[in-house]
Amino acid sequence: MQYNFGEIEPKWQKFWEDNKTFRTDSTDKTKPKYYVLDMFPYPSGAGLHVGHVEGYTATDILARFKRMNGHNVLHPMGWDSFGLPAENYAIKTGTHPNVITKENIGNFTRQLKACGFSYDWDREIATSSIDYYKWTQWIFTQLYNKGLAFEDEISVNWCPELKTVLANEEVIDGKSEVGGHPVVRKPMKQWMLKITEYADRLLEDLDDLDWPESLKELQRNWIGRSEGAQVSFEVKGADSKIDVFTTRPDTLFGATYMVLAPEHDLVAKITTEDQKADIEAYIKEAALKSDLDRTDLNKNKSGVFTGAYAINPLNGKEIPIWIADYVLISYGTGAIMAVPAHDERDWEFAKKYDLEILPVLEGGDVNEAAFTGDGTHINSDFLDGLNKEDAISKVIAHLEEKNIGKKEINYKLRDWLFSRQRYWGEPFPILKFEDGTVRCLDEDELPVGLPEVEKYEPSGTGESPLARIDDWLYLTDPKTGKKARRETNTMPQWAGSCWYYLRFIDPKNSEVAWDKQLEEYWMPVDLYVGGVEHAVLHLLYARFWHKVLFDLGLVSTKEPFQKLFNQGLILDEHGEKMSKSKGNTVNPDDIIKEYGADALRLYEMFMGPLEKVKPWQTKGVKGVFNFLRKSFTFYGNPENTYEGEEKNQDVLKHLHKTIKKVTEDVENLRFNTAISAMMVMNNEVIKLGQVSVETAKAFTRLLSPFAPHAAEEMWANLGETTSCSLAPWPAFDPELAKDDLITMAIQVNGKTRSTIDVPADISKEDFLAQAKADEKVAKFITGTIVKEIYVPGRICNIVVKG
Ligand code: ANZ
Repeated sequence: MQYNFGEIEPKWQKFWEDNKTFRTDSTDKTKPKYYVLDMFPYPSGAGLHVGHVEGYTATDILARFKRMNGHNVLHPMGWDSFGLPAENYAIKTGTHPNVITKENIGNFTRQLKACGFSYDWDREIATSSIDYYKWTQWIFTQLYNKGLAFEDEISVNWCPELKTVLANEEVIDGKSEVGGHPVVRKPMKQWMLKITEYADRLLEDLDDLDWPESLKELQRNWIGRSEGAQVSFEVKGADSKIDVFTTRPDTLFGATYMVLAPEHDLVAKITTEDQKADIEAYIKEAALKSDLDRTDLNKNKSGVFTGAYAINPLNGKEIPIWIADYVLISYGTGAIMAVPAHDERDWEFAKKYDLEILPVLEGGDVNEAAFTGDGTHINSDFLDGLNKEDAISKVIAHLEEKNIGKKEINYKLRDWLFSRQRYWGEPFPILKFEDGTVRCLDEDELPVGLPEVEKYEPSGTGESPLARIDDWLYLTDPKTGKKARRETNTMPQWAGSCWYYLRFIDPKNSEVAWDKQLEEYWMPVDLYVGGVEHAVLHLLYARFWHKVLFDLGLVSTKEPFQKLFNQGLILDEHGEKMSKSKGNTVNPDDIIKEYGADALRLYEMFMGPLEKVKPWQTKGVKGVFNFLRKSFTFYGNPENTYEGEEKNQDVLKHLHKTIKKVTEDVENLRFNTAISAMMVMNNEVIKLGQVSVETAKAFTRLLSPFAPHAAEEMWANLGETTSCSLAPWPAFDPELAKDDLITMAIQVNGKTRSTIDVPADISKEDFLAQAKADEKVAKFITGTIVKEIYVPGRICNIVVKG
């Protein structure tokens, strides 16, 4: 008997497609639901890579497992199809992004189908299709009407050469990461979303999510909540006040100078004549640097004295006011009180410019380094003798009483810059009138379609290519009769992926974005799997939109993704990151051609724990291929089976143990150990030459979520006429699945006091706990235990003294 995967796989893929085997029936509410979601791909020209296959196989196993366990499963797939690469390709080749996107989607679809993933393809969506982005625009109108979308003049990283705004992460040493072109800070009017209004809830609600702790921590750090105080300083001889945000108001007596961000409003006002030239030169220099560069702890600090002095509100001491680029305009108040004795950045700065370093907490030598620990306060008047925590409460109470400061909470999280000067994205549903007013369109005016353009290049004036299409751009607003110009920015790629999981619930609805009852049935997503690269932005943005929708009564859960799992990166054979430019990627097509999709799926799950980073090894594919071929030719061959129930007790025990192990492992996403359990069973069973049909069918069903094509063929060979993918999951008999017991003697001080029966693979902790609880042993443990000797399966001796 041959394992002819090249024939079997396309045959069953066609069967599933023709029979709509994986169509989800949304009306069947008799079954418990299970919504298992992949992070949908950007359909790039490179096609599917093995990293996609890893996560998608994991969710597919869960989807198939839950179906076989009687769940109504929602397992959809779609395309995150707006974005820059398609647009850049369009610029280069003059092909419309729509055409390229369609082609790429075609190729991705072919590849995903060749992997045998059990998606309900009737639910396919693409964020760039007008039926979809109509509703993305509609959600924007909801945000707008709730006051959460607004235009603001903000300082952005503008690259004149690339003719676009860049994210902070894309600017290095004042140059664009791509091409190394100069980048300048420049104020530009941009659309913003008020995600900061949700900072607290985005933080608090993390606690209830079943997400990796490390990922929650990344989100917490990104949100960056700091508790502290705002304190007001008077400027000497001027009618101005400088507000600072500090997490250490207890160190106020140690503030020996102040620093304003170079962009701070007060700089021009307070700078003295003789310092003006230096200050202006420094401001120009600072404008060339990105925030990331400015706050880099390893970089040399620099600054310039303004010539002005501030007055410490607690003791009236006069301290110099400097500007320095290590203070950012965008955080807190854009100004700080500097305490060089207890802050590293301030210490470095003070050393460089020879400013006073006055310790106000005991501990450490502030001539050598800043002391950032806790200690007793000194040189601090009414705070002397207190520790950090007490001094903070006391000083805040004092500041509040005297009206010179107050308790304050600050967030690192900034409002979300939501506009891009690009073509291939969702147009904003916004009209702008000559008098400067703005109207957000109503639902009945949507969608605003993306017009075809001849040229995709950004205009260079900071406007998107849409600004060149006059007949799209200008109109007489039918609702007000006023002359209007459309907003020419488009939304960022994140927009479409902020709510796609909701559209999957009801993808064809042309009346509403999703049906409320269906939403109530399906949400939240029970399992979401994807790469850790989306740990912050996508997951934070989607959570934000979801919470807004929740507040509007449009969704029924506070959070969209109850359980989340990050698959680990797959590296190349030498442990390096795979990339197209290095030419070390593995194309799933090639592996499928040589070993089949089932072997590819099995291999990727067998490489190691799902969350771990793992190197690819083509040798390993051969290994699992052999396992698969052996399983197929043995269980799938009626000649190796006899009718009826299993008679061999050993085989029966192996089987039930394997069912138990695979069931538990799949539920916990431990696919590598589930597969090895099946391998172990095979090693013991296949050599016997024959098993019952029942045993063969049970094994086939265990294999089915992992290697669904082979399992279907085996199932049919064993005489079944329905799809194995929908067969009930095998149950195990707990008695038969029990671990084998061994008898162990327990000694106290070298004398055997009792014997107990325990599972052969019991852990040391569990064994000792049971041993000490044994009555016959317990009465000899009269003193303290000084030693516990435990050799698994052999000896246990508890040494007691006293
Ligand atoms: C005085 C002080 C003394 C500070 C001390 C720290 C230690 P996080 O925790 O990140 O919120 N800071 C405030 N605004 C800033 C800005 N716009 N740019 C750069 N630094 C700024 O940090 C808050 C602390 O960072 C604040 O507390 C302030 O320095 C500084 F022993 O004030 B601190």
